[in-house]
Amino acid sequence: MNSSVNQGLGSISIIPQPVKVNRGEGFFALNADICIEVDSGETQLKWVGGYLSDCLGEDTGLVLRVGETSQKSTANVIGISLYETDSSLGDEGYRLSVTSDLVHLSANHSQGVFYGIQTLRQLIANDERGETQIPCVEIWDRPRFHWRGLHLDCARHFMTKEYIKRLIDVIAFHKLNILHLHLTDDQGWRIEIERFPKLIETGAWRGQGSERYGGYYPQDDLKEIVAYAKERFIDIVPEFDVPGHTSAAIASYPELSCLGEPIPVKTEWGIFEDVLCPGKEKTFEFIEGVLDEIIDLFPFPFIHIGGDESPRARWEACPDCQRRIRDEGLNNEHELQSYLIQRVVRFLSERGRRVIGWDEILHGGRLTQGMVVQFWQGMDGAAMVTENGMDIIASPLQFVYFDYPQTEDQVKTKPDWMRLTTLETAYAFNPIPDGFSPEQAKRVLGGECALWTEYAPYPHSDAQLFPRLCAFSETVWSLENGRNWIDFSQRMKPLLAHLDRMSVLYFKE
Ligand code: TNX
Repeated sequence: MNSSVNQGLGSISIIPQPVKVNRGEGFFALNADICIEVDSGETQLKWVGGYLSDCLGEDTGLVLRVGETSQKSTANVIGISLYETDSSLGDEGYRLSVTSDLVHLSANHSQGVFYGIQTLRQLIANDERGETQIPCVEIWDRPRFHWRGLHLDCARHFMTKEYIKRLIDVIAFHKLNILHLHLTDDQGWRIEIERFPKLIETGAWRGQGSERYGGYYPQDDLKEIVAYAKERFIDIVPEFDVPGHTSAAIASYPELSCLGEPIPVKTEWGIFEDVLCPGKEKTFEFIEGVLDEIIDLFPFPFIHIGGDESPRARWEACPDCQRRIRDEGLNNEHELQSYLIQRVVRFLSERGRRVIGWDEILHGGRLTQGMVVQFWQGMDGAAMVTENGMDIIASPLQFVYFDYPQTEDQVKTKPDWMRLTTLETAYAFNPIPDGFSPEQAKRVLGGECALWTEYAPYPHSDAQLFPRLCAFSETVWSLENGRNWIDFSQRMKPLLAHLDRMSVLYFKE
């Protein structure tokens, strides 16, 4: 029997905490005679049935048959069905019922069933004779937010396709549904763009000779990642960061900058002055060419265009930028940033996409309807943005920047601008800022935790992410009044066994 199965017999310990849990009497015995019955030939649901069997195989060592039934069995079955007509469950909710005879998982959509499976996995326990059991229980559950994301910087340090797929499995286990990939930055360009081949020939690598370091995702790998994530009900948000954080692009195509001079892909961290030149049309041809291919690769309607930390010094001295400012009647370089962002937003909107940008896209004063603002420097400004009818995603660095140190000891080893962010700090996150009206709260799509990787190449990435991501999952899934730190800490213990089984190298005190 797999030793990582929850040993806390009978106790109900689930992360993220479900909305309603009613413990019944007794147990359902899970053994090799049990059959998984899928009550529909629908392809996605059939896949989910097979996925449940695979998960139970990995979690317990048991190999369960998957069958389709027209006639519902009354015993020895884990039944999966979509006949639930409970509109209060929405698209992502599920109902899980365990009696001593039967396990039944139902939802309006396969996605709900998928989340019910994650809950079921956490209920499984061994009794003192080593037999695998599931406590009798009734669970009714649905998420608080639709946007439950992880932002992963795979630009500062390249993360392999295999690592990303493993991460997808782990975040799906926590019922997250968004993986935001930061694919371009000063220290590396990670996405193959056929129209601009130098981006991966030059931009994907930094350093010289034996120090040369980097990597990129061929388009086929990205398609594979997107499909793998989609099966697990995770959408990928690609980020192409403009106009700043673009040294790797400029190293590949120097004509995109104001000076037009060659620069290296950066080997150090920071905010750099060479950024894309909005004075030149060539820059827009580049951005649009890259976005055309991004649109083809990533079907999710949202695309992230960064917009953060872009210095204006080069623009101030650039004749092309100054001409653009005059021709467009702009007042200054901040409005020039707005001009660039608005052109990109228009391009993407015309192609049916919604644009997300970091909170600096608000600089320059022009708000573009339909845009989503991702707040990272705190939530200041979020009230104004939501009042203007724009949607937001909450990623305030005070709570969800998991590149930050998690203990006092680690604080000493990290750059001094990084704040202490303990597991408890992460757990205290609330995507809805204090003082928001119910109307404003509706504009909060949800939250994303962020792993920037300057100081977190694999396997440190695992130790930075976990267990804080477990706490984060509860802040975006569970009801606000259903959360309790002490209770969460208790529930963390059995969850760690699951992380061990998934080979997650989480941080241990
Ligand atoms: C700020 S958050 C950045 C990143 C850094 C991160 C380090 C944001 C939009 N920009 O470029 O990696 O801080 O914590």
